[in-house]
Amino acid sequence: MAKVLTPNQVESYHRDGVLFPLPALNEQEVSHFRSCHDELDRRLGDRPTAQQKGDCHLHYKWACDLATHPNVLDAVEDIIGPNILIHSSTIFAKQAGDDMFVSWHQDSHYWGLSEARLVSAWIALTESTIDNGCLRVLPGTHTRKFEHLENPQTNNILGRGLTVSEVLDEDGAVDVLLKAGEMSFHHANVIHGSKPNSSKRPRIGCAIRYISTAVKQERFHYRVILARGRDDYRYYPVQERPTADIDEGLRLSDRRLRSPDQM
Ligand SMILES: O=C(O)CCC(=O)C(=O)O
Repeated sequence: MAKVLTPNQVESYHRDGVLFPLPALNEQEVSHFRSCHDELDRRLGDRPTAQQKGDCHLHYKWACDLATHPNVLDAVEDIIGPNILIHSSTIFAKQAGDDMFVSWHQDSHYWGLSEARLVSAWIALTESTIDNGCLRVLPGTHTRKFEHLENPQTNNILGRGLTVSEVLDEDGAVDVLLKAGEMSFHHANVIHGSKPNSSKRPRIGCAIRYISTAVKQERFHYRVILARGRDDYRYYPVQERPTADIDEGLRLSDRRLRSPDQM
């Protein structure tokens, strides 16, 4: 029995590997999470990289509150089932006029999952449009694995520059247009990326990846948080939810508190 998604929505997620728009946050929540995010940016210096803001849900209460928002988890549950771990998270922010982009890639390339029961919720803290460099997806590409290479570039948000190396037909690319407070879902295997922000407005999205407790990962994975349900498998080290926002200096100086850069 689905919690919030209709059978058609679940079917189209499995057919296309992407689903949007879905409601997540109300106006007050958008403004709360946006100011928490902007405050973190200020503390980290002017324009922190996505890597500097990696896995905020492990370190900051506000980011964990966002990742465990009931509206988000109800929809996630309809896709991967009731036992849900927060696998990882990344804040993808582009400033106005920013030339930062994201190369075409499949997230699953990083991990070696036993099954693709991992869904990314991309939660918009600003509107996300064609001119400010919204997420773009190639629907249907989640049905097979593509070859990748690493091509780091200073303006690629993906630090290692992970890029599909096969020729792609980009004609079918879908622009994931969202209002602030809406979210999209994308499948662990679907090819996605995004273009620079040519607008005068920032574009900020928090990508939170949720995995079923039943899914094993071939490569080492750091700590996860149990967002909902039970973890009978214990494939990953489980961390308690943060009850406060950790001191930034401590996070950066203590290697144990740092998440490895998988991007
Ligand atoms: O926000 C973007 O532009 C790209 C997002 C992305 O690569 C992801 O959510 O995995």
